[in-house]
Amino acid sequence: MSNNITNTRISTKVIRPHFDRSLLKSRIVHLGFGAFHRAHQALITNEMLNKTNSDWGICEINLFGGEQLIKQLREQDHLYTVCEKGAQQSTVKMIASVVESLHPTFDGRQAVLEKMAEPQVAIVSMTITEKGYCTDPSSGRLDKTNALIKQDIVDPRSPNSAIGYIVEALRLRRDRGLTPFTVMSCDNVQENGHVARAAVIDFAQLIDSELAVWIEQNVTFPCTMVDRIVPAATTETLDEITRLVGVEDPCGIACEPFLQWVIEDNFVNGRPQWDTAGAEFVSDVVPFEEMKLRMLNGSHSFLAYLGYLGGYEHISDTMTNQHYRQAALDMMIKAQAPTLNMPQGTDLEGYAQLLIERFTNPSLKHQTWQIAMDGSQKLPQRMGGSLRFHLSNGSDYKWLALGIAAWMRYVSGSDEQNQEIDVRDPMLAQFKAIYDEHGINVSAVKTLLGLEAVFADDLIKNESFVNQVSSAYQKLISEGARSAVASL
Ligand code: NAI
Ligand code: CS2
Repeated sequence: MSNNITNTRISTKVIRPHFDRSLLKSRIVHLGFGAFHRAHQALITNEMLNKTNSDWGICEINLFGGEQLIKQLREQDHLYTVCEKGAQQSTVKMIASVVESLHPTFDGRQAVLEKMAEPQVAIVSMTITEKGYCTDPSSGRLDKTNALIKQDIVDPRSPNSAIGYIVEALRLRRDRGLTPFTVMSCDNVQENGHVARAAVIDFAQLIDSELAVWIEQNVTFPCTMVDRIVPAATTETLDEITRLVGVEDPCGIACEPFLQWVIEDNFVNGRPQWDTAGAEFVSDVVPFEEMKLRMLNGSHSFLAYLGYLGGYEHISDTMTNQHYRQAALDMMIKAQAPTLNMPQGTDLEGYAQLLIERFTNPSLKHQTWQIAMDGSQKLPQRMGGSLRFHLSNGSDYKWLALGIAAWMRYVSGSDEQNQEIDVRDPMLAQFKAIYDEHGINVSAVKTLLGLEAVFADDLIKNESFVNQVSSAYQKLISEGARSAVASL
């Protein structure tokens, strides 16, 4: 698309931006130019710029991987397209809110740090995946044994982790007498702002206690609830984008039409009027985050493990099986919704029905394998809180028990036809060691439950929980996933 962006070959159906791009400055530095950010924050910023003609541009940074994507983005003047795919029709939008990009691999760490320390930068936002926070998933505190953190403690001026970059950039700003920036997490992490804050301050305390105090007093970390299903790009989606746009766009991304962004209004150095483009600013995001993480992401993980084991490649494929469809709805309504404490008038039934409709969208090829990734980081926040609720209330949580058992079965690395599963998870080595010892046998359950980073002490010691997960696991190995879901 590079030289073609103003090219007449671009389809007239592509919705183009109509703001003055020359006004934009990198006032937002974003860590994590992945699939999601392209179709969410960058797109909402684009729509906001259409309405406000302000100067809130974005500088994109990938700290890990994505080198090629950054190079391609530069080649096309940081313009790219987003294809919103409904069940019946698609809409393509050209995004022009990004003005710059950097990658430490070819620009160097110092260039990244200097960008973050530029005076006009007001917000550093992140979509760095759950593991990017380098925290212990069950406690949400910095994991001091994390390999990246260990390196950054030794040499904090030359960081590797996102947390190390943020702390060093804040140090530079403090020492130069500049205003701090807001740190805004847009990851699927429960209380993502609080987790980001804990990680940053825990790390700062390890290297410079005065800096930790300065950060505590001067930096804000708003929580956000982010929602839009954005599967990883495939050759098929990129070909479709080429057809719709009229020229190739290697940075193009496809997603569902639905979009939601709820943001805690707590910015230390100004913020864009994202509410002009559909975002909501509220004083307390936590209930909305919890609702989304438990109802959407919790059932997503349930469908991902049971779907993969049952031979379904995509979430929409699982929705063609009535048992899976019903189980996902029951998971939302019976296992997750009762655990929530929502503002009056929140329609959780309606929310669940809408989620089932979104999961059914046949145009969206969202792989069960993709969602199954990094389960050790995801399950505590998607299922842990709800499990604790049911255990203390004595209510039924069989959907959660089967979901956890399916994750355990999945991380064995071997599917129901004895084919290898490409398991991606920071705790893979631990899973391998456990399965080397036990094989696919119910005896693996107790050892897996001993992984404290995932389950924490209270769950491990709960006999009812251990028994329910063990019998769900046994059912999975003797009858298979489809039958286990049907008998729910
Ligand atoms: P992706 O795989 O396309 O991109 C991952 C991004 O994370 C890359 O930019 C990479 O550089 C960065 N990253 C990976 N490991 C890192 C680390 N250790 N430290 C710093 N940066 C790291 O994934 P995608 O789809 O963009 O999702 C990213 C995150 O966005 C998810 O983990 C989730 O928390 C959030 N999200 C994703 C949604 C989706 O449907 N894709 C929807 C809602 C939230
Ligand atoms: C998914 C999410 O990959 C996953 O774990 O559950 O990325 C999901 O698609 C989004 O949170 C939807 O907003």
